[in-house]
Amino acid sequence: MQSFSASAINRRSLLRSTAAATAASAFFSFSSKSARATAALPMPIDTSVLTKFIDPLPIPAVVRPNSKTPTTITMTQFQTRLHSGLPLTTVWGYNGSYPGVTIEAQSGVAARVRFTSALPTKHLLPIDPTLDGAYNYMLNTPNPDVRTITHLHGGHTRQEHDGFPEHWYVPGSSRDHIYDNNQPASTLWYHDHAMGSTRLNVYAGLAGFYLLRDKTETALNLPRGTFEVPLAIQDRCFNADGSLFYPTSREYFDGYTGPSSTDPVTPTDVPPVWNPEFFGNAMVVNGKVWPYLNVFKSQYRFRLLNGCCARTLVLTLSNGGTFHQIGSDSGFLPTVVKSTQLLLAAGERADVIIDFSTLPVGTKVQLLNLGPDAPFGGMADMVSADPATTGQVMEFRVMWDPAAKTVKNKTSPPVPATTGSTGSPVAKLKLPAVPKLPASTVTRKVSLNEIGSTSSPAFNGPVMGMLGTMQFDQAMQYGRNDKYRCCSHPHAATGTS
Ligand SMILES: [Cu+2]
Repeated sequence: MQSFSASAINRRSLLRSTAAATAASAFFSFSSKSARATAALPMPIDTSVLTKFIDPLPIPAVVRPNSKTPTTITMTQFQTRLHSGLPLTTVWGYNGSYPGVTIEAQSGVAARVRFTSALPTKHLLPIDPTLDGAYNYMLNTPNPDVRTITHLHGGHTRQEHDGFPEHWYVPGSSRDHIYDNNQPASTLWYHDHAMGSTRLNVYAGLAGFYLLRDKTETALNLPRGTFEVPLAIQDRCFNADGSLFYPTSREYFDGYTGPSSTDPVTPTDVPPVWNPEFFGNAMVVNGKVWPYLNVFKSQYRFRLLNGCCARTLVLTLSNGGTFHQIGSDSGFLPTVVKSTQLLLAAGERADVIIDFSTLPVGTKVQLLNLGPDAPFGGMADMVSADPATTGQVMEFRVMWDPAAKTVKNKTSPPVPATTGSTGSPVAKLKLPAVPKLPASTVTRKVSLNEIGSTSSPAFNGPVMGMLGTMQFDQAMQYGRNDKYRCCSHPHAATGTS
């Protein structure tokens, strides 16, 4: 049931920090058909049986907070249909939306948001009781299963409003955040960030867009309203009853069956439930599995987010079409970058214009993923995602030509009302120069490390991700002799803690 990958091994070999690095590392991908066939563990459904592009793309509602009184955004558990061929799925979301409502804010104007948890006290997904955050060593008691705290990813946020992983709270309570928005227009996103359950909370649905706008953006006359669409791409797995599938034991990852203790007071160094990486076998965009979007014969602006746990996306268009990339994680690029492939690691965003104006009405263009169903190890030796499942993302259908005289009442579906504008042609777009940064004053070396197990000589699988090398000394803080656990929090991928 193990699924090996040269790229995974290369990456791990680079990152491994223990001296006894001998055993090959593995990862488990639910996209692998051979894994499904041989595993004795309960497995997710084979998503290749789901018909693609039969559900329209949802577009989350927009919330515009102000600087005076907090706008409340409530976390709840609810049921939604993620695909016409699936039973209802229980998910979590912000304001009843999966993914969450889109927050829009203006650069230079603070936004006050009150995140309230109305979630149940039982988690949808399997908690690992030995991870940092799951247990209170001062009070000698497990922490509540459902703990949330929201972080604005990419925001310049004061520390007290940043949503530190340890600043979690429980259902029935809330926390106010002030986002100063003292940065240029950019595509940000917010997501849950609770220590020890970030991966579960985000997988359950606690993630949404935060679009920051400014005058520079307005002056560019970009596609907007109907012609500006956020696309949150996430990989998921399902059980036959429609519920979200997520690994319940370490065994899914690399076949490791122990020893691993579930007692947080006497843990082994291999967490019993946590999987270092997860690759789902269905692509979900804005909360629909393989959706479609009807578009006008015109250009569109798409805000792309890779909201997957561990998956790196390499996006392409089935017609060989061009992505005109105008922005990245922190705002506009200095020039429009034209490419036919778009690389997006977990958590990253791309602001792109796709021009459908030269395509005949009736054209269907699929957004495809060439990235691997495995840790990304570079383009050179990449084995692309399963073309029957995770190699496809969604479909654009060119439906309406607003210039055609016959358009009125003769198209099916009928031409919808539109808002906004298609903007200036991308070929004429001149992006603003990026302000020069002052000379650097401090150089810091930061390493991202994957720690191998030391529990048995035969096993050296990854047990922890660390940003830097400083171990959190719980023995000192809690009077507990535990050399393994640390509080380092590799943030970039939401799947790590
Ligand atoms: Cu983040």
